[in-house]
Formats: sequence, C-alpha cells, structure tokens
Amino acid sequence: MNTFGHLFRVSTFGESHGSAIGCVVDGCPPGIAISESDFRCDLDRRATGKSRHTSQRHEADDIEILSGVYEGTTTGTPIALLIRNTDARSKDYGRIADQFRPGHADYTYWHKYGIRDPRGGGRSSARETTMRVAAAVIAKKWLAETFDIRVRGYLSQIGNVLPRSFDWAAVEANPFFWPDAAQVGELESFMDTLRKSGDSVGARVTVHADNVPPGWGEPVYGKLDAELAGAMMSINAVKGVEIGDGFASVAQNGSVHRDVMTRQGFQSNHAGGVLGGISTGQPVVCSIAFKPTSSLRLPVRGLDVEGNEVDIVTTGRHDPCVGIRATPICEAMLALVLMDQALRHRAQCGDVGEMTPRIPGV
Ligand code: EPS
Repeated sequence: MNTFGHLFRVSTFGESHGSAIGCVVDGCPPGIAISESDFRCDLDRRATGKSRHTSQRHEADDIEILSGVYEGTTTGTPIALLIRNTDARSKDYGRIADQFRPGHADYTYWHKYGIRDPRGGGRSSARETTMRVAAAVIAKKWLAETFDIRVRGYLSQIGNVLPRSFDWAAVEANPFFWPDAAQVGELESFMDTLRKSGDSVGARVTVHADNVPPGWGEPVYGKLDAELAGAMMSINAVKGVEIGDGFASVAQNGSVHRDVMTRQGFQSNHAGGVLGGISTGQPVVCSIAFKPTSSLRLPVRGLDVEGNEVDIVTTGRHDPCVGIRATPICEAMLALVLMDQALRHRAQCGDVGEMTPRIPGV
C-alpha cells in the first residue's frame, strides 16, 4: 500500500530516478488557503544538498498543484501534487543493478516483486519522503489555524553525541537541526571525518506537537501512539520509535512515571502526551531511531541476483547520516497522524464537550 490515513488520506507515488514524484491528498477539508509558496520552507528543510553533510544531489523540488485548489483555497476535492525529478544520475547505479547492498531494501524488494528499479533505490529511496513533507504542509497549516497546534522537532542524537543543552531557537540555525549551538562545530568535524572515512552513522530525531487538545486518538486499534509508531516506522531507515519516555520506562517505578495532575497543571510528561491511546492535552512527544545508511563506498562482500559472492562498492551521492535531514520528515508524519485523528475525532465525538477544565502541560 502506498496510502496513509483514514479520513485525511495521502497516496504517494514515484521513484527516485523516475520522471516525477507525487501524491494525492484526499479528504482534505475545504477552505484552507494554500499556494505553491507554502511548500517551499519545509521542502527546503528536508532537501538534499543544503549542506556538505548530506547527499549532494541538487533537486529543485518545485511543486505543482494539479488539482483540489481553486483561487488559492482547497475545495475539498483530491489535491494532486507533483515534483519533477531534475537531478537524477542513474549511471552511478549501473554496477550494482544486479547486486544487493548489505543492509539495503534492494534484497527484500527483489524477493517480494521479482523485479526492482535499481536507479537511486527506486521506490525505496529517501526521495519518497518528499511527498510526505509536502502533504503535511497542508496538515500543519490546518492544525495551526484550527487548533493553534505547533509541530516541531530536532536531532536529539547522532552516533554517540548527545545535546549538552537545549534551545529551540538553535534548532533552525544549523544544518543538523541540533538544539545546542555550541556543539555545531563539533558535529561538523564529526561529520567531515565520517564522510572522509566512507562510513555512515545512525541518529535520533525527537518531535513534539504542542496544543493538541485532550481526547484525540481511538482507544483500541486506532490508538494515537500506535498510529504514530506505525507512521514513523514507515519512514525509510527507521528502526525504533518511542513515545514519551519509551524504553526508559522499563527502569522506572510507577510512582515516578505517573504524570501527577494539579490545578496548576501536569507536573511531568513521561507519557508523551498519550494515555490509553488518547491525547492528554500535554505535548505529544515521539522520538525516532534512524539506522546508519547502507550505501557505502567502503567495499563489502555481498551477493548478486545469481547468488554469486561479489565485492560491492556503492558510488553516487549518498547521505552519511540520513537522520540529519529527517527532522522535517518526522514532523510531517506527526502532523499527518494528528490531522487524521482530528478529523476522526470530529466525526465521532465532535459534540462531546470538555467536561473538566483543561490544565497546562509541561
Ligand atoms: C538516496 C540516495 C541519493 C539521495 C536521495 C536518497 O540519491 P541519488 O543516489 O539519486 O543521488 O540524494 O535523496 C533524495 C534525492 C531526496 O530528495 O531525499 C537513497 O538511496 O535513499
């Protein structure tokens, strides 16, 4: 399936080296002001080639709105968005067209379909995430205008390096989305050394949504946290998802983990803004683990499609740490899940009032 969501449904299509990538957003409420320029900021935040620390493929990422928008406003009909690929260099993939890169979806796509588009990883390329970000521009806008919801994120770990301090203002001021401005030089040297070595490294991204009203999410199979986990795991290279304290909860006592409520507000947010699959009104907090990318110029023994052992070397313009530009992608999936849950909540429970005064989160 290439479709995500229940009421706010996003279907994406396209391969990394095909003529274009695109999506159709169905179920979007009418009346949202949208123009091509709304997409620029997040598409640029996600794009390759914005610093020396990411892939040097330079895509224009110019979006065309093909339908669903009339005189700058969504009409409620399917919104088709298209981006033409302008900088694919398929010859880089000639040598590995019949080989499997260890750690890459080459192998599993081949077993599943018996055919694959090897150029740039085809459909398994991180290029696909462009359209998630594009669709989420609409969701982010509606969530902000309707509920004052702000979705934002940062890189919370790269290799073994952790932020030493935290400042949201620092995040957008460096190419890593890193929250501690004082460490940016250290990260640049770290990445320069890594790139020269030909190796790659993993990373962790953390995303927050503030001002999510209490009550969103469905209690059993459509849990907000379950859908968030599924959404994040659907991003290429993701190997783990935590909601709130996540795996750190294992070592906690209940007396610590429970988020105490007072008239002044919640005293902690170990739950990450979700209890019983439903939002608490606290910030929704999710963190996502990205594996180190598998397309390396370091030679490795592997197999070809005939089953022969071969030496594999990947050329091309790859990301030594795909997590570096994953912050907007994780934000996008958070926004898409919230948008879908908001519409589902409105459909079923729109008439339920708030029974208890809201208290602030932390
Ligand atoms: C990618 C490999 C690189 C990246 C690409 C993701 O592409 P190519 O091999 O064609 O140079 O540039 O990312 C994008 C183009 C993008 O827009 O995110 C991969 O193997 O996943």
